[in-house]
Amino acid sequence: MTATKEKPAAPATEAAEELTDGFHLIIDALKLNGLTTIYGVPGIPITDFGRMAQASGIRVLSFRHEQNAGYAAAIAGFLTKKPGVCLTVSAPGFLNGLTALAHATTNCFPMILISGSSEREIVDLQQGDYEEMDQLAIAKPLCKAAYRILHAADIGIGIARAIRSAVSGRPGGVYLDLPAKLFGQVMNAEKGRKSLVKVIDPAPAQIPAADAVKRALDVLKSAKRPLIILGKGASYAQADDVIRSFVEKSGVPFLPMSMAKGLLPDTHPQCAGAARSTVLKDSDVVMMIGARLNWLLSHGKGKTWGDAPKKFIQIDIEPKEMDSNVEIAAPVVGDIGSCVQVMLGQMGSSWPAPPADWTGAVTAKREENVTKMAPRLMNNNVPMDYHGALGVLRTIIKERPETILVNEGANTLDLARGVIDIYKPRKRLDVGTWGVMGIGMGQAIAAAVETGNKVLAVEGDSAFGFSGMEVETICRYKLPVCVVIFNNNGIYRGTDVNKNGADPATTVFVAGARYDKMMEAFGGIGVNATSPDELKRAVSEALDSGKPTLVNAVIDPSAGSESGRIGNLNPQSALQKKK
Ligand code: ADP
Ligand code: TZD
Ligand code: MG
Repeated sequence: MTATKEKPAAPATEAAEELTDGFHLIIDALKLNGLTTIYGVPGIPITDFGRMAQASGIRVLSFRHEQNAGYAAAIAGFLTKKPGVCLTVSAPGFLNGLTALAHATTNCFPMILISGSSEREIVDLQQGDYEEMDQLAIAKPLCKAAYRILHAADIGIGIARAIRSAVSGRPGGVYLDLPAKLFGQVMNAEKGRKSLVKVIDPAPAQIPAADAVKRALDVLKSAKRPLIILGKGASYAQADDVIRSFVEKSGVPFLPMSMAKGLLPDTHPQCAGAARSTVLKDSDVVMMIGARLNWLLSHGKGKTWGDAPKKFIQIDIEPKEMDSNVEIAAPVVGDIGSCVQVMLGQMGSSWPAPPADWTGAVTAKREENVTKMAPRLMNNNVPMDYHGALGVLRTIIKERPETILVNEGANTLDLARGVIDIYKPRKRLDVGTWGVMGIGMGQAIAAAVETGNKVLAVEGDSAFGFSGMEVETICRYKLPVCVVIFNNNGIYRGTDVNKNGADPATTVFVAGARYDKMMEAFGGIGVNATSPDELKRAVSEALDSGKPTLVNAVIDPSAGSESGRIGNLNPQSALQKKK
C-alpha cells in the first residue's frame, strides 16, 4: 500500500458501498481532535500509516531514535496542552519510546505513545512473531492509562479515551496499542465516520470548593513571611495573566521552579529566584502553585527549610498530592486557572501587602547575590569557564526573549538555570522531575515545530551525546535551532584519570572533541568557540538567521563540580575515601 492509494475499492458485486479502513479512521480521528503533528520513527507495521498521515496533512516528523521522538511528543504536550503524539514500531521501537512515556507521566505532560504491535494470537501464545512483545502489559505500570484497539469500529472511541486520559485531571502519558491487523481492517465509510468521537471539553475546568479558597486566603493573610512557589504545572496551565495578577496583587515574593521561570519575568521586583535559600529557610507560609514538594524542594523539610514552623498552601489538580511529604494546611484542589481566578476574586480591593521587613529583606538578599554574581559573568577567561560562557548567553536571551531555551547537563544545567533570566512563559524547557539526560534534541525540535520560535539548546557534552544524532533531524527539517555544547571533555569535569589501568576514567570523553563537525556533516553550520566573544558572535548569528547551528563551546575541563549542585545525593563508600 502506498500513500497515494485511495480508500479500499468496493467489491464489484456490492453496488458502490463506500469503504474506509483502519489507516484512514486513525488519521481521521486524530485530525478530528486537532492532533496534527506526529513524532516518530517508521517501520513495520506503521510505515504506510506515516506516509498516509503525511499525505492527509498531518505533520509527521521522522526521528533517528524513538526516545527522542518521545521526548519531543512529551514537551509538545507541555507546550500546547494537547497530547503530544509519538508513533513507533513494535517491541524495540515501543521500548525506545517507553522511556519518554514514563517521563511524560512523571512530569505531568500529556502524551500518547502509539505503537504498532504484532498479532495478538501469536504474541499471547509466545510463538515468536516478528518483534513479538506483550506491549500493553509492559506499558501499563509506566503510564496513566493503556488501551488496545482491536476493531476498526472502535478506533474513534479508543482515540477519544486516550486523549481524555492524557489531558484530564493530572496530565500524563497514555499508551495506545495498535496491532498490525487493525490498519487494514475495512468497514463501511459512513459507519466509520459516525464511529469517530470529537472529545468535548477534554480537560474540564475544576472549580475549587469555596471553603478551601477561604481557608487558603486566611492562611496567606496571616503570614508574616509569605512565599509563593510557581511550578511547571502553573506554566502548563496557560493561565499566565491571572497568575501574574494574583502574584502582583498579593505582593508576595515568588520563587519559580526551573520550568516556571518566565511565567513572571525573572527580573520582576517580586522574584526571589536569586534569594532562594533565604526564602525557603525563613518563610512562614508557603503557597505552592503547580509544584510538588518532591526532591527538588527537599520534600518540604530538613535543613533547606530551616527550623521555623511553616504552613503550606497548595493548589493542585491532583487531590492525592496533598500531604504527600508534609502536612498541607490549606489544600486547594482544582485547575490552576480556576483556583487562582477564584482566589484573586476573593481578595477584595484592599489586600494587605506582606510586612515590609520581609519583602525588604528578600529584595536586599536578591540584590546582594546578583551583585556578587555580576563580575563573574563578565569574565573573558580562555579557556572559558561556565560563568563567562553563560554571561554571554544570558545577554543573548535578554535581547531575544521569545527564544526558547532548552537546557540539560549537570553543571551546564544548574549554572544556566541560575544565570540565564527568562522573560516569558514556557520559554525554558529542561530535564524535569527525573533530571534525565537526553531530552535536549527532542525538546529543541518540538519547541521549534510547535511554536515557530527560535530555540537555543544549552547542552553539557555528555547530555548532548544522548540525543546527538538528531542534529541530522534538525538539518533535515531546517529548524531554527542553535545547539551550544559546553564541552568540558566529560561528565561533570574532563580531568578524571584512571590510575589503575590503560582505560580512560569513567567520566571523561575524547579530549578536545569537535562536536561542531557533526553539524557540518549534515549541512548545518558548525562553529568552534574558544572565547566568550566568539561564542557571542556565533550564537547571535545563529539565532538571527535561524539556520541550524552547533557551537562547540570549549570549557575549562576543571571548571565543573561533581554532579553540579546535587553532589550531596551521591552515596559515599565508607571503605574508600573520595579524592
Ligand atoms: P515542578 O517540578 O516545577 O516543581 P511538578 O512537576 O513537581 O512541578 O508539579 C506540577 C504539579 O502541577 C503536579 O502536581 C500536577 O498535578 C499539577 N498540575 C499540572 N497541571 C495542572 C493544572 N492545570 N491545574 C492544577 N494543577 C496542575
Ligand atoms: N543517564 C540519564 C538518562 N540521566 C542521567 N541524569 C544520568 C544518566 C546521570 N547524569 C546526570 O545526572 S548529569 C550527567 C549524567 C550522565 C551528565 C553531566 O555531564 P555534562 O554536564 O557534560 O552533560 P557538565 O557540564 O559536564 O556537568
Ligand atoms: Mg560535560
